[in-house]
Amino acid sequence: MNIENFTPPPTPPKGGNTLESRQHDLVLASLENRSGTIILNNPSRLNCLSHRLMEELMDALGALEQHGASVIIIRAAPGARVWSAGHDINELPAPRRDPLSYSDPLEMLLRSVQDCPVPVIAMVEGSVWGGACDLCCSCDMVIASDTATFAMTPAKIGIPYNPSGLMHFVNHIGLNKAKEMFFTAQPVSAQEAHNNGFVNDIVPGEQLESFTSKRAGHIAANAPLAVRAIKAQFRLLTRGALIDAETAERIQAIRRSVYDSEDYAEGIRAFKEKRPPQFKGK
Ligand code: YXS
Repeated sequence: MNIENFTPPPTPPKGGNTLESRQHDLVLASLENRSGTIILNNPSRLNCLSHRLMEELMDALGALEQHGASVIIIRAAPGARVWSAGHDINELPAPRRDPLSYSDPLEMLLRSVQDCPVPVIAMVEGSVWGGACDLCCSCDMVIASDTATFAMTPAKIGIPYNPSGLMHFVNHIGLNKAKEMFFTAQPVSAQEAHNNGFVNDIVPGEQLESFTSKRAGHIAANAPLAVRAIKAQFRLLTRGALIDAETAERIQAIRRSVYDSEDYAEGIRAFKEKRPPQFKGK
């Protein structure tokens, strides 16, 4: 039964292409009782979202779903101080090239989570930065330890962000709180993130894994076809308001004026030189 944007749970491939054969090193994937887990496994680089880590993460999502996962948890290693430091700044393009265009790895990763046929849970301990916050936003729920923090930092670096990303936050936490996160670029506490709807549950760190596993078990115990159909409907119903062609072009012109700017280059240069940026507004 193949309805557009909806596929029934696959029968796991027999032998041959096992999950283990798909193991990577920047993420570790495992499957138990139809609950998949993906561990971000590059702590020396603060799990920053390099193109390679993002490709491995997308591959692991697909592999787990193909091997029968009914729910997938994305997490860092136990005790992580930084869940993910966001997009690898060293891989951001030079000025005059859109840093967050539709076909860039971060945007493809965010869509792969939103389009994953089964629910994806972000299990968060430590601090979350930039594009990694959008990764959490793209998951179907966020379960965070009481010491987790979330910071949206494009304005701190000189990046204009992008329309679909902005709407992820507006849809999750409302316009004013989304503006506060983006304009201030300051970390938001787990409690504040729970108050504004970004986080589903706050759990003491030592209970985070068992709490998340229990939530995943509740999902995995339900009818997989129904869960998949409900997720597919949520995805289609929350794609946001239509905008006319001229508005889309105007948005792109506004964004281009930023990623063409000297400030964009200065923001990245300052980060690499470990100094505060000197923005000139041009
Ligand atoms: O000096 P080494 O070689 O040891 O490297 C340092 C940092 O340069 C590196 N690192 C990163 N490298 C690439 N991309 C990153 N996002 C990134 N973050 C960190 O990791 C090594 C240890 O970092 P350090 O010394 O700063 O550690 P810390 O414990 O003092 O501070 C941890 C953080 C996470 C508070 C700090 O590293 C930080 O503020 N990182 C940047 C967080 C951020 O703004 N991420 C957004 C990236 S841009 C993005 O996601 C989107 C494009 S957008 O901006 O649009 O949302």
